[in-house]
Amino acid sequence: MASVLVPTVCPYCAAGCGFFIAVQKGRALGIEYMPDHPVNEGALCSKGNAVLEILDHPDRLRTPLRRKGDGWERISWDEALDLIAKGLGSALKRCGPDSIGFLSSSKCSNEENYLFQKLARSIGCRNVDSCARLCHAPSVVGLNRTLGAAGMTNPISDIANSKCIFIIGSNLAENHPVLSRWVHRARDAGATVIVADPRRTHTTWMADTFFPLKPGTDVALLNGLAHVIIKEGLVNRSYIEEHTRGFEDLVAAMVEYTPERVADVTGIPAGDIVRAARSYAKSPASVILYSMGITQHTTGTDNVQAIANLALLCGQLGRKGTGVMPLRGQNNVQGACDMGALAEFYPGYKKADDPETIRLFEAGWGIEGLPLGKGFAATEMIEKAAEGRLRAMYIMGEDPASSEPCSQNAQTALKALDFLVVQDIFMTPTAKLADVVLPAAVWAEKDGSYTSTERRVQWSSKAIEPPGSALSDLDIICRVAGRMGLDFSYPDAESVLAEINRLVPQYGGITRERLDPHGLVWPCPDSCHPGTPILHAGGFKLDGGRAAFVPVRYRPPAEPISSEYPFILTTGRVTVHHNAGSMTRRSPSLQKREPDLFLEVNLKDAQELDVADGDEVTVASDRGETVAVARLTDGMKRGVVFMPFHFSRTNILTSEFTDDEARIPEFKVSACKITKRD
Ligand SMILES: Nc1nc2c(c(=O)[nH]1)N[C@H]1C(S)=C(S)[C@@H](COP(=O)(O)OP(=O)(O)OC[C@H]3O[C@@H](n4cnc5c(=O)[nH]c(N)nc54)[C@H](O)[C@@H]3O)O[C@H]1N2
Ligand SMILES: Nc1nc2c(c(=O)[nH]1)N[C@H]1C(S)=C(S)[C@@H](COP(=O)(O)OP(=O)(O)OC[C@H]3O[C@@H](n4cnc5c(=O)[nH]c(N)nc54)[C@H](O)[C@@H]3O)O[C@H]1N2
Ligand code: SF4
Ligand SMILES: [Mo]
Repeated sequence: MASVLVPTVCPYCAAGCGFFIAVQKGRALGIEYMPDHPVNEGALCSKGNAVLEILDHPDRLRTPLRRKGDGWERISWDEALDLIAKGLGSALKRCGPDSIGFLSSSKCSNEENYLFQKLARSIGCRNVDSCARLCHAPSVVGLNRTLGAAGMTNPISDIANSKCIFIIGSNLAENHPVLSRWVHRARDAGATVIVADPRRTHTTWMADTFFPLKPGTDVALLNGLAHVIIKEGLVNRSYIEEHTRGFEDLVAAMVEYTPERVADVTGIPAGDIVRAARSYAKSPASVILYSMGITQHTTGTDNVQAIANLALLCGQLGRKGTGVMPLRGQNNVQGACDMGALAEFYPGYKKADDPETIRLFEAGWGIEGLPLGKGFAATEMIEKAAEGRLRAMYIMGEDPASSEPCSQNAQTALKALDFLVVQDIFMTPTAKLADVVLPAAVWAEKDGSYTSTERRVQWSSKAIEPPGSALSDLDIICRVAGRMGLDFSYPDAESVLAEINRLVPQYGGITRERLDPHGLVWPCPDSCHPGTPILHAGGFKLDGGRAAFVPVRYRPPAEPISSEYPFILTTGRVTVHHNAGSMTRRSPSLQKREPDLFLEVNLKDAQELDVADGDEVTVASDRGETVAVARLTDGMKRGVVFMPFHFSRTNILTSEFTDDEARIPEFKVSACKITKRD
């Protein structure tokens, strides 16, 4: 019997690579490549190639479970739904809607995120958020304020048209591997590549110029570049006059960021800063790519605004090969934000504290009494749970017990809840703290649309059945809503997308029929619109059609090093694992390549600590300690150490300081000490 090829989208990162799952007799037999896909052109990275390994993994959750003593009891869906209605209902009755928190999932589809936030808000609860908080919340705040839209401005393939590529705080060769192919293509055509990162990474191998800056000094570097560009008269005057406001304020604020002063702060030689500024400003098409090295700081929003200032100064926006590219992380984090799984926005970035938004959705949903105002962000939900102000939580496809900073505090907070329901595909550290665990279908087992980092909305089709009695997240949300007395009668994902088409203007024309074969790029307001690959080509959606310069000042990271904690710990990713690791650590071919937690240490620092490659070390911070295997390298800056966060033990160490506005934690700078274990 021949196999059927089902088109799908990779569930790991936001590059949005397409491929086919070959299905025979209801089983996923293998992957077939999709050479005509506009982003990956058939290529997949190691995670994409291994993705089927998790489908019928023995650890998959197969039935709803309830906590019983120290163990678990299998229960029916009916019993599970009763427990949830009772758990959430009693918090609602006793303490009101603000006592419940909903964490939505950037792993789930647009339709699922849309319904999840609709469920939260329909019961009067403002507190709905997602892992975007830990990721690109500063881009949402900073780019909305400066450029009027938070999305990546240009498509991935357009990177090939760039002549100067400035990569800052992104290790895309490991974390968006398929995207880095487009950088190579630009280089082959003569583009200059500049990379700013405290570590030498796979991405820095692509660089013509590498800036090994001190962690958390990006505002100084970016302001230094702006200083040189202004001083040398390299600004794009006509662009500034026609499209921006606030230029004079920026000029005044940049005076003090001389290359010499910036060199002192960042550790980058002044001459290199001058040369990079000239390359970026003079090239006919320059693009800035950035990611977590920029956002995961107490100055995350400032960093993003400093990037926007630079692009506006040189008019490097709105054309081919230019742009500001905040590389999104999870497969559907862009979509989760678009669908309103954010504490400050209803779907379509309608402000939660605007009464007009409430009127719009009350009319659209046929419901009265929707909550006005911002809810608690993901990080605040944990704080409020610890304080006893949050009494119950519903967590779908997130693992805050591993991914939140100072994870032991997060775990204590989750344990303090009266009721916790977790919906996942595996028994994660978060699920282990729940009262009820619900088994969800994973991407290949359900239909739905997903929005990649370039705002491309793609349809992924159901290829196989979920294991046991697992159900799609969409189905589960509808059942929970029904049990809570709401009318969520959506027969399928298509019917939810039809409602999204009506209520989310950017998705107005993104109908199911139009998504084959490779999707559409939002904004796409109506069914005749072709989509909008390049933003800001015709000006900005801000007052008077002008973008805003927002000058920012350099501030050091929140937690300084000290004699007790003399090293800066920065955390991040490796290519074969994904986030808290629930999926990739169960993927044998990936786990084999990177089996345990390691700490990258500079060779000379290691010598002073008397640590050899492969030694076990204890890494301790003010919060706690963990054990890792030392990996010596000359690619780390002295005084800085790196640890991936895929093994659920890294966030024991990380600092809980957050950016005031975006409320993102400073995952990239914590003070720590290292001791060799006997
Ligand atoms: N393989 C893999 N791919 C992934 C993921 C994964 O877990 N594994 N996760 C996905 C998700 S959710 C996300 S958000 C993206 C994240 O993708 P990236 O942002 O590329 O990931 P990180 O490794 O967290 O950090 C990026 C780089 O920032 C650098 N950095 C640290 N501090 C600073 C600083 O102060 N300034 C500058 N300029 N750089 C700094 C780090 O050394 C690192 O090389 O990846 C997505 N793709
Ligand atoms: N120290 C440190 N901590 C960090 C970061 C860092 O760089 N350093 N990065 C932060 C960032 S950028 C992010 S995005 C967060 C990620 O934080 P989380 O989102 O909490 O981490 P994930 O491991 O991606 O969790 C996703 C969960 O969804 C489940 N899942 C997969 N598919 C489905 C599905 O279809 N349905 C359901 N219901 N569940 C599904 C997976 O099994 C997994 O448990 O971590 C943050 N934490
Ligand atoms: S680059 Fe991202 S989307 Fe593409 S195959 Fe790898 S993990 Fe999947
Ligand atoms: Mo992320």
